[in-house]
Amino acid sequence: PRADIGVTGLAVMGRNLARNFARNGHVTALYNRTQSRVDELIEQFGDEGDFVPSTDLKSFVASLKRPRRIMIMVKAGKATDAVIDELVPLLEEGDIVIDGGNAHFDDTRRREQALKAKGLHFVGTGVSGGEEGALNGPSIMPGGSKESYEALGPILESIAVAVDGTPCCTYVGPDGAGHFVKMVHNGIEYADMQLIAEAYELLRQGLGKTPAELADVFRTWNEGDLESFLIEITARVLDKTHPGADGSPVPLVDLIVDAAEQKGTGRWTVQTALELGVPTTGIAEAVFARSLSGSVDQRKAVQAAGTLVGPTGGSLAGAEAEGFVDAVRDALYASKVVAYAQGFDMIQAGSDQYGWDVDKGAMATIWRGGCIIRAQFLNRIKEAYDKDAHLASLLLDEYFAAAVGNAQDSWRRVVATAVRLGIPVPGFSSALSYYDGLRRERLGAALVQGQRDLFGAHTYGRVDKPGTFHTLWSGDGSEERQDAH
Ligand code: 2AM
Repeated sequence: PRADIGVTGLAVMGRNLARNFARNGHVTALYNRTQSRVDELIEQFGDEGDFVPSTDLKSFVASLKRPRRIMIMVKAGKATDAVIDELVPLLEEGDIVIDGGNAHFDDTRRREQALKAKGLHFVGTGVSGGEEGALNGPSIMPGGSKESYEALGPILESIAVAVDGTPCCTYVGPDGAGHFVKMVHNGIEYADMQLIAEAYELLRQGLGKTPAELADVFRTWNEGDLESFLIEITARVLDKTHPGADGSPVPLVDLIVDAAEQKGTGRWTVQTALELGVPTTGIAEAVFARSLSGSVDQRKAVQAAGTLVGPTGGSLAGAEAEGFVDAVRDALYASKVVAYAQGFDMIQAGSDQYGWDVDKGAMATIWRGGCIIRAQFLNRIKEAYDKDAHLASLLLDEYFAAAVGNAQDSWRRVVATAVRLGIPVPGFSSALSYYDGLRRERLGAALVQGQRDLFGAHTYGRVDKPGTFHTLWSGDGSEERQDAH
């Protein structure tokens, strides 16, 4: 046996990862249920590196050096279990099975346990960057045992993209940690995209700017603190035209149906956030905004009825418009900081819940390249956690505190303006509410506690003394201490 790593499941992602391994000097074993995918890969790209193709799973396994490293690249879900079940009887103690699909971290935890019981390593890994990243350098987030990382890490690091000489791949933590972090990455991606869309819509509707003009705005923003892949592609999308019905060029963004779709990782993030009790409002608003946009029939019915009225006066003029572009930029940046702060809180909560000991600064480091949320900004996050790994919130870091502090007047202006114009900004406004919520001493929660105690005897704590208390609401109105003392 001479192969360093094997890839099974050779659709686009698997094929590109296999080519990436081979291009980086790793002897790469290939297997796919349908033989033609193996043949095509060899035919088209066989000269890119040293491939060892197999026609059956047994010889595929036999072609690998031990401990065997086998990457499964099939559609997340039942197919992953089916392939694992076929593979496991052919493996020997210490072999490493890697799932590079977008699995739910609960599934990864279950699979890791099952394989560990058989003396095998199971590595659930996030792979971000799409087809292009898989081929030329993704961001890789591997979970599993530390021992498996010793055997696998160097190979993964060699195919990951590098930023400032550091590969965008590092050990994340045990069992489901890698897929959990990838899930949160995708959730943050949802939030980031929603905020950019809100900025676009505000400038388009509020200032009446054209998509081409806004492409310039985003290109300018891409030269400052907002510099990121998502801002860059926003400018490209806004610049794009296609012939409309009469053949003349129309901005593509005006030809695309205004209903956002989703594949589910954003939803997973929010479901998990709810279970962990972490307020990831930015991600939640982004997922719900996509749902609302996708409620096409309902939107059409409401628009057709014309009964839900909005404010009069739909755009800004004169002094109101003055500096609005810059204000939106500041609001976008501040909201983005909040969304990331929440995402990193969620990583911490998952890490605490499952005992993963995830290094948040290291996650920011491996997200700087390869993945969709790659951005300059992530250097700042890394620096913040380098300075203080136990930061209570990213918003407390000196740089970020100053950034949101300097932005807050613009942020409030933008949210107030959007409200006045009747333009929905769920991302901007909930991020601002979160910021104010974190900052203020009292939030009205004391009243909620009072209500809960009145209707359900749920008790409350007091600011002036320790203990748990209940007021005898339907009795004599006196207060009882409830905890043992
Ligand atoms: P196929 O080419 O034989 O369809 C993406 O669908 C990749 O996952 C493809 O390479 C596909 O193989 C593979 N795949 C999907 N379900 C599978 C299964 N149950 N067993 C093996 N491979 C599977």
